[in-house]
Amino acid sequence: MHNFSEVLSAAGLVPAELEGGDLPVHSPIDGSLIATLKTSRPEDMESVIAKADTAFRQWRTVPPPRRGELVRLLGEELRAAKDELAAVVTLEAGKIRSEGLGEVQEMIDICDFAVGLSRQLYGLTIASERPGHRMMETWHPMGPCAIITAFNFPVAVWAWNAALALVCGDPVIWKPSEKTPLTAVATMKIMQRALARFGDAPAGLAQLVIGDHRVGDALVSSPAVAIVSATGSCRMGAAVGPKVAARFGRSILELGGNNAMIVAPSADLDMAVRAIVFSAVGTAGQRCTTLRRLIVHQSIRDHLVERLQNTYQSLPIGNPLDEGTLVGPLIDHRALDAMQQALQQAQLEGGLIIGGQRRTDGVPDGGCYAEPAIVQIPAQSAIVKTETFAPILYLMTYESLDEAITMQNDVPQGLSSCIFTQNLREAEQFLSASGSDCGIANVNIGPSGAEIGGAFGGEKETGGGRESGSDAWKAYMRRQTNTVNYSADLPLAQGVKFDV
Ligand code: UN1
Repeated sequence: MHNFSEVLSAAGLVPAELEGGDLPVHSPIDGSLIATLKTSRPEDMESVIAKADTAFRQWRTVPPPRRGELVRLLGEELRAAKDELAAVVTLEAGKIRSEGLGEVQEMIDICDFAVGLSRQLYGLTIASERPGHRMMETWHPMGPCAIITAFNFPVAVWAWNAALALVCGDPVIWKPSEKTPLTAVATMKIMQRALARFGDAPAGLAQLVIGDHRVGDALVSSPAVAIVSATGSCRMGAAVGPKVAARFGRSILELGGNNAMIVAPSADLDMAVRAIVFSAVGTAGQRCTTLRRLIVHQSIRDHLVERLQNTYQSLPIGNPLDEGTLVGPLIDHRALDAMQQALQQAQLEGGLIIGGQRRTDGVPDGGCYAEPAIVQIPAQSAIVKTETFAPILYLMTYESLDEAITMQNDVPQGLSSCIFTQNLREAEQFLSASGSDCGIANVNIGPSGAEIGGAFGGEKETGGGRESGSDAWKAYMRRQTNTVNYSADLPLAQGVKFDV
């Protein structure tokens, strides 16, 4: 039996701060109550935002490579605390050990990326049409950045945003999911150690607020919060996006996905099966990149279904702390209910279901464990177009690649996608302008488990935001166009004459 309180104390969470509050925190492993945390009220946000604003005025003047030093220290502290933080991720979000460790590694990776970036916040030099003039772009800090995160990546998504924002000169205010506040508290302790070693960072540079949607709303609605980066459901994004837009703030939205894999006749099926299983059942189907739709060429359907069925039957489902478990619990009873309801609906829409039962044998009592499901369904009906945050894989067939790509794109969400094929023409067509309409499109790799080096996010109801690598940093800065006249004349652009 694993000792939960040991996991918490190893991460520096002391009993005094785990008790006496109004927010109950349960472990999805067995449903037990592991803390009652104190929460902030919406009216507290004014002083939180004011502190961030004061910090901004100082932090924006710190040279970016020096700002990068703070993020370098954060990466070092995360390396030192990797095991302990990963264990809290497992305890609170129910991820298996390897995925908990992978999540902390993702934090370390983005810190390394951001440190390099701190010397590369490049702007362009632009050819001026006027003699004796020079044009350039300068990237400046924006202001406080609110980071609203979901339970399924309770710490990595904060790091994607915070590492970039801090290097870009923006203070951060983190509102984690109410389902996973302990991982946030543990992360902030690591951040505090980095800040202490850094020495002269302004107070209020990295804040944490725990509370319900009203706390989030106060951040979203404040004109002093320059950027709102929100990760979660399309429903949440539909509430947040318009509020930020109404005050002309900037939002970075990373919302739902409905990710598909096309399996072509030439696919290496050994690889495809491994990719399918990892991306459909990993994190118990609760990644925004989870594989939810399999679009299989009809000539290989029966063979692939048989192979998947065999693999699904022997999946180790159970306590995520145990070595060898691959499928841990769903986050809570509501998630389990939503899974069962989706399966019932799928049946009404003509689906043939394999698996999907609640699992109570051989798993800890009180947790919400389920067998991952495969649903063979004749068409992309309403339930297939809905993101259910659970391990349900809908399987449809196709005859021509055009038809498969049309199906892949025919959902409201646009996060991640992939094709398994050994045919170059098919692969390139899938990646072309008339191929996948998603923010992420892969060949011979599943849709989940992206590296931090690329920009992460997607189109349509996924929200359009980009986080993490590539030039996603530009969303955390304001662009300034500068024209400098070093001549002794004042020529006007476009040849306009205006002599006075
Ligand atoms: C998420 O589910 O919100 O690509 C993020 C992946 C991870 C990140 C997922 N690197 O699956």
